[in-house]
Amino acid sequence: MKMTFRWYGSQYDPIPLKYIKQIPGMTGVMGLLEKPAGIEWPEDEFIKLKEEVNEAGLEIEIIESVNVHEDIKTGLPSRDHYIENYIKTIRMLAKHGVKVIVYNFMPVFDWLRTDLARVIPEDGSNSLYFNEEDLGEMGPIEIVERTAKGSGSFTLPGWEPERLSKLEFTLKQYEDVTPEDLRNHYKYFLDAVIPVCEEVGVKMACHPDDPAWPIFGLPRIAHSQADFDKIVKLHDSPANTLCLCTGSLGSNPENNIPEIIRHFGEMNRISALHVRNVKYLGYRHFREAAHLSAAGDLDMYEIMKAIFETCPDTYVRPDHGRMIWDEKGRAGYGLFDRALGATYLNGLWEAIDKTKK
Ligand code: DNO
Repeated sequence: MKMTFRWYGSQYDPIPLKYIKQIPGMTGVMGLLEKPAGIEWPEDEFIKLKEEVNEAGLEIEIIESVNVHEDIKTGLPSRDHYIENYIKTIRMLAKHGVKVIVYNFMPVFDWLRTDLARVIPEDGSNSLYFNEEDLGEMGPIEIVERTAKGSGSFTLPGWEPERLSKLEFTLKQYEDVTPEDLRNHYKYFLDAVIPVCEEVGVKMACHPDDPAWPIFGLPRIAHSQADFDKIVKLHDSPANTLCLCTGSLGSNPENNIPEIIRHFGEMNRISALHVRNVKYLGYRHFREAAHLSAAGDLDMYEIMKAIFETCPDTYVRPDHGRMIWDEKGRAGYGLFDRALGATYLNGLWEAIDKTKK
């Protein structure tokens, strides 16, 4: 396992790299460039990012959020142009030592919450929160406006301004797209990019739908073990893998996370993990919790054990943290609670490792 930390680059992330380096056991960042979906990532900007990260004593072998353009997901003729750009980005990243690219195939939205800073009554911290009932009243445009307002001055992953400015148009594009169509468009994309990944030694890692069910009537095809069984077969290759996000899949209590990790770990199809905990509050109603098992409803020991036993050579990062100790920052991506999370996950790992010996 390589423990990493999502980092947005010095221009956008208030957390200095040296703080990340000071978290025990941290090997690198899951980095990204904040770019609109569909463009070819500029090599000079990536080189600058990599140099900065390496100078801080950290690695950048895994990249997140190389976003897939909506025209690819909706299967428009213009998709070929965007796929070409995607391939150029894969080649460029591979050239600079990147081994894994995390992306998602969710229509329109990346992740969705109804509150970015819900106070946790027990301790006064706050975390991301979702209640399906609130969505009923709000509708997509309203929720986006509310999320943008709640995010302070930060861009949230998957909620980039370029994407949101076209929201109404994009929602319309999906009116006739069925889950089966979306899967076909996904196959078209994978058929084009996976052979390139095989050639250059990169793995594509698909992030699950978050939350793990369809929203706003949009087709969603990546939120259960059965869904991912289909995805890995769409283009059957060791380069077609998952970024298993325990909190995204875990938002639905029907998903047994340790079991899903074992299933795909044994197939050698997990190349990255986002590890966090969720507290269930009712039907399609949850908040994000501290990483500690007792703070939520996921069993982090069983999760780390499943990783240890079936896919120990993956990149892991603590996922969304609560806002604690009066930290001000990007919702879910503050320093303190994620650092606690990383330390706790490393502790579990050490205990599992020593027990085995
Ligand atoms: C959210 C992140 C996601 C993830 C993307 C990958 O907090 O985990 O935005 O990076 O879905 O494309």
